[in-house]
Amino acid sequence: MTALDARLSALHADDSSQKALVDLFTHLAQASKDVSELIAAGGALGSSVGEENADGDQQKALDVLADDIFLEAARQSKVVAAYCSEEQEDAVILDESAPLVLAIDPLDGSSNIDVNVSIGTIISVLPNPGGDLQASAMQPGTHQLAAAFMVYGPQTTLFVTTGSGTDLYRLHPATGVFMLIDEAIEIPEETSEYAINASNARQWFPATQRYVSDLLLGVDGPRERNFNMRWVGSLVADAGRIFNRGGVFLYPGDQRKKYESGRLRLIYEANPVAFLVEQAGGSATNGSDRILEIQPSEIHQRTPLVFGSKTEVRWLGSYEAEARQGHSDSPLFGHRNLFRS
Ligand code: AFP
Repeated sequence: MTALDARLSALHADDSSQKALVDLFTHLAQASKDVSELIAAGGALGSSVGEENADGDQQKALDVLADDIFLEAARQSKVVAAYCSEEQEDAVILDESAPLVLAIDPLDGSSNIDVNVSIGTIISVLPNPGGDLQASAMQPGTHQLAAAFMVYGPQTTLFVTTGSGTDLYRLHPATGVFMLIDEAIEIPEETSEYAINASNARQWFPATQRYVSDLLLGVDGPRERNFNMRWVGSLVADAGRIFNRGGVFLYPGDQRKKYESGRLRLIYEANPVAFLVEQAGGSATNGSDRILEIQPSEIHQRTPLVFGSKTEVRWLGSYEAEARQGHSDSPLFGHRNLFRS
């Protein structure tokens, strides 16, 4: 079994420019252990601190604590020029000459803290583009040098890629070392499991409604087989399951105010997940376009997000294409939609 730091060093031993990544992940791994211990200790970490973050979401005590811990880790690594966090309105400038930019959701899934459901940290590492560092994170996801997410659950796990496949590590509770448990993960191309918050069905746009309606029709519908549904309400928990056994995750745009582009953030949620998923042979789109090719225009911008087993991401894309062409009488749309007559 190989430890994370040994793997990172071996991967980049011959490439000094990549050494910065090794230094950064060494500090981030320690920070994630500290957050994991805070969560395990419990306490009023899920209580609101009476402030809102850039998203307008209520900040929980652990949101703020996790942000402080990861910001300090970035500072101590001495390789981060700018720290761009869901919990901070603007980028925190650390060292303009440093080679990396860190975009992060320090604690995703905060509404699950008090009910002991898995939550996590999502990380995107970009090159320092120079110029105005307040805009440094606004690079397309294809520019990412690395991406990772941690899941603080029954086990603390770490999914990470530096562009040569996605690997899975588990924190060994006794030694405090992240041990490699699955190398070069492959997400199954086919799946019968989908994840979506079905309570929003009446708000979905037609393509999503038709796609999910056909999944629900099962063997009696155009897909001619039955599907199962999971929804944790924690992106990292749903993503971890999909890396493990396949599946498709959808957080589409819908007709609610502020949800036209969905709920999830492009730069520090969708992009890192998309990089990790593609490196594991899956797909990640906004319903029709590849997530990694979207040019950000605002640090906290949202995007619809569909990712996982390649075949199902492609199926949804066909429904989106039919909707755009207005062919509601096509074989896909020829039947009555469960959500709308
Ligand atoms: P919180 O951080 O507010 O709990 O949101 C979690 C999340 O960003 C993501 O982890 C979930 O997949 C998604 O929101 C759940 O959203 P709904 O509560 O609308 O289902």
